[in-house]
Amino acid sequence: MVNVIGLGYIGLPTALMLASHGVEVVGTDYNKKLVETLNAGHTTFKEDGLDELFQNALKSGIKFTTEYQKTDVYIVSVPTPYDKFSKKIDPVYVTGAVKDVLKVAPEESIIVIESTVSPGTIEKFVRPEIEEITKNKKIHLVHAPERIIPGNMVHELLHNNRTIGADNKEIGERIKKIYSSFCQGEIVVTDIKTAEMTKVVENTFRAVNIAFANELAKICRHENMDVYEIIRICNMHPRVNILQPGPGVGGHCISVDPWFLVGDYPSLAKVIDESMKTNDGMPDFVLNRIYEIMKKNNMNDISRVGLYGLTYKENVDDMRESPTLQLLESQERHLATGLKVYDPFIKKDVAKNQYHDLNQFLSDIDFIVIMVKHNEIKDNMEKLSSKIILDCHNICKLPGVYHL
Ligand code: SAJ
Repeated sequence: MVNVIGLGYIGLPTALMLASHGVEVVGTDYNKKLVETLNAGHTTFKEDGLDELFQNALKSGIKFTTEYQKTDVYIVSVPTPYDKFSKKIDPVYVTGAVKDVLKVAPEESIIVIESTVSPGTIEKFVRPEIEEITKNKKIHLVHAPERIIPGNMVHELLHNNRTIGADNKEIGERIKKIYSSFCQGEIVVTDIKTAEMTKVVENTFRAVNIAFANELAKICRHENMDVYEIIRICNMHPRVNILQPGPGVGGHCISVDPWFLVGDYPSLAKVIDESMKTNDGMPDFVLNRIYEIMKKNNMNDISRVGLYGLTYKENVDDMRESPTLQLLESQERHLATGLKVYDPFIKKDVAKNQYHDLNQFLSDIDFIVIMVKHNEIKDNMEKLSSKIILDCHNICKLPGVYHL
């Protein structure tokens, strides 16, 4: 039996996927409410194909509980934040979950850490817990970092290649067999530190490349040139593949993981450091664009300006590190208020002046800032024809639209 610890964005789909492919699974989370929701037959977030997977897993007998199980394999999937000042990883959730597991884990059991951790974290923070708590008991550690992208998680869980880092080949192969129950991609077995590094490097690669696109957007703004046209033409070169600029980088991965490298290697990770600062500066850049465009249009009532989208990217309901929330925070830091906001995926009130109906939102504003390219706004573009528009994603073809 596999006990999956942490039933969030990664743990839940992983548990469901294993159960749907014939593995006996118990999912454990210390959040009682979350476990109650799952036991009542509801998923806790929206994702293509997740509800169907949930039903299959229920049929296969998956169980959800707050209790840690006595079993031979644990998969830990809990958050790994970073310390905002030192930029170093804060492994408190991982070590906390491992400590709880160790209370019940039998000799020779395997603890698989799926959470993203900086290189050396398992050796520095997790293994010492095992040695201290279990004394002479042999417990194996494995790192199997996840790679799935919110918005396409179920498909990517099935098809992505993955990495397993283990102390020895035999343990690595045992865990590979479990993941092979559903994973159709290639599974590479390596050592733990290499697996830790690859995961952080993958997300850093994307962060640096997004920062490059964002920097180009700023240069092109200065020159009054069309960054999208420039990127489109450059990408016709066989060895150039530039990503898209945007209003900032959110989510719990690309906006977080590269900081681990900056925190651990401050004098070496220079490009990464500058890239992260560039991305983190984008919400302020958008705020400044709003100010410029208002001035150009002789507009001075901020309450007639609305931000479309609160989530960190399109068609998900995840708001972690969202550029819109960063922009609103920046507005408050400048002692200003008034920007309106709306997102079809966010039903709860999370911001001041938040709307829950697109038409109502549009009728109360003259200037819309497209922060997130949800399908909803793409399908309703004609409703923006009389508005001033700042399109941060180049999705609007209406005349007179402003860009980053
Ligand atoms: N973004 C841009 N321009 C782009 C692409 C993305 O500004 O060209 C922005 C998005 O709007 C968003 C942020 O970057 O705010 C991150 O979005 P994303 O779709 O690039 O990635 P995530 O954070 O949802 O998922 C990433 C993925 N990592 C890589 O692609 C290398 C995913 O495979 C990982 O599993 C995930 O991080 C994770 O959990 O680590």
